[in-house]
Amino acid sequence: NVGRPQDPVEAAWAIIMPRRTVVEIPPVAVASATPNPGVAGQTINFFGGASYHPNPARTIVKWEWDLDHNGTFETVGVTASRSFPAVGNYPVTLRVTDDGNPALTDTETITVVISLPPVAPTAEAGGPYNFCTNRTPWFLDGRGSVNPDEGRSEPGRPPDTIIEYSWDLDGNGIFGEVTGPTPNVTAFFAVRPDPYLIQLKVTDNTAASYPSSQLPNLSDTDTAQVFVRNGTDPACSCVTNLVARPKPGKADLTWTWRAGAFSYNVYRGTVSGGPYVKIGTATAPGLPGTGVFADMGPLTASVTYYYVVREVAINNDELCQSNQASATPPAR
Ligand SMILES: [Ca+2]
Ligand SMILES: [Ca+2]
Ligand SMILES: [Ca+2]
Repeated sequence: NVGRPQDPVEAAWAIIMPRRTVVEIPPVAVASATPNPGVAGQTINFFGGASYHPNPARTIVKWEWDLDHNGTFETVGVTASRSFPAVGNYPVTLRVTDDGNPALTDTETITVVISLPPVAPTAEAGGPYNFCTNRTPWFLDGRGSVNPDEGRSEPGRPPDTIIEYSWDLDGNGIFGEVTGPTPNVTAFFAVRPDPYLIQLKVTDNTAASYPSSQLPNLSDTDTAQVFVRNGTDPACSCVTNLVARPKPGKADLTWTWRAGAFSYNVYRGTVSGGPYVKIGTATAPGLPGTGVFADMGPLTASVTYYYVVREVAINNDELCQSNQASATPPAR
């Protein structure tokens, strides 16, 4: 419209247009359920910790769930759980809220499927994994995988169970580099210092336990990230002073609680270097600046137990692993 008198409507529009439009990016809600599918009456666990914020200056500060699909978010937390009484499809919605002003939200709705057996297992690949070059060996952990109809079968048939854990470590879609629920992968990743996406495939024995279904063995896959970190990386040196003090039947753990740390998961094993089993979580320092955890066992006298603690972020990601401490409880 050069050379023309400006249209009055256009002129008014130019005045009310903001000079600069700031578009705030909302967070992204990511919800999952384990197991899904499930069976009636079984506890279904919900996880919102994979939600993320595309804006690095913002963070998610609230996770809320509408577990009964009535439009109100009655359950607060990164994790939630409930069971469903009958076969059917049940929508469950996660809402995440960030720390912006005004706060921005996002929701994701997933559908939980409650079925009659036979039901496929749900794979849980664990992670994200932080493998530190100063702390070996390194294990993957698929023990969170669930077979909803575990132990069930048609009359006279073998009970259904997970018969194979198979891992694809190099991202080529071909499984079997390592097998089993907690494979040692130190040798594989020691020569691959890059972030990796790995996959776990779990398979049950439906063909034998439910032959009249004419289904094959049922499988599921899940993905996890692997980071190989130099020993000098902050993720590899968070706790270096974990100490375990044995007592008859138990052990007391202490370590330096990093200022600002959200919580620590506590792990125990009976083989030096692992794999370990999670035995609890410390959500606050037991003493000023000190993490304290009492492993009440009961622990067996003269057996050596090995411990590590892992710092955990608010979204449940484990950030790092401590030094290993050990304790050999005496007889009473
Ligand atoms: Ca609700
Ligand atoms: Ca099954
Ligand atoms: Ca492969």
